[in-house]
Amino acid sequence: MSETAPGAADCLFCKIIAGDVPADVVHETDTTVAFRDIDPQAPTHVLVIPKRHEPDLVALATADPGAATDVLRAVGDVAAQEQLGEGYRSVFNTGALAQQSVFHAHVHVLGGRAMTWPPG
Ligand code: DGP
Repeated sequence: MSETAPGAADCLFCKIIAGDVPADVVHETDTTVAFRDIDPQAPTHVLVIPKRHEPDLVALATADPGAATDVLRAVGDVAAQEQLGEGYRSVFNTGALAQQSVFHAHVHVLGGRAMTWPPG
């Protein structure tokens, strides 16, 4: 993460990356961190985030395609680590209308129960 990235100063997830806000970290690479969601919506609910501060995954992919790929690879690693081989859902809410509440790119990794479709 760049210390001068726009929006990073007051970003909750940047504070988790820095260790200033505690989190149950389950996976980390040079470019990503994964931790359990504080309000789990499934038996397994992990957030995978890039260390680089960007407001959403598309912005990250535009600014740094390699970092976006790293996030997706970390999703796969977390799914394997959490034994979600039967299936899991990866969600990235983008924008307020889609219920994005933290404007630091993240992927929800949800598993451990049957999912329904369409999503709400
Ligand atoms: P979204 O609504 O897509 O922006 O997802 C943000 C998620 O972040 C939401 O599911 C709840 C989670 N969350 C918010 N604050 C914290 C926190 O302090 N710690 C952890 N572990 N998760 C948080």
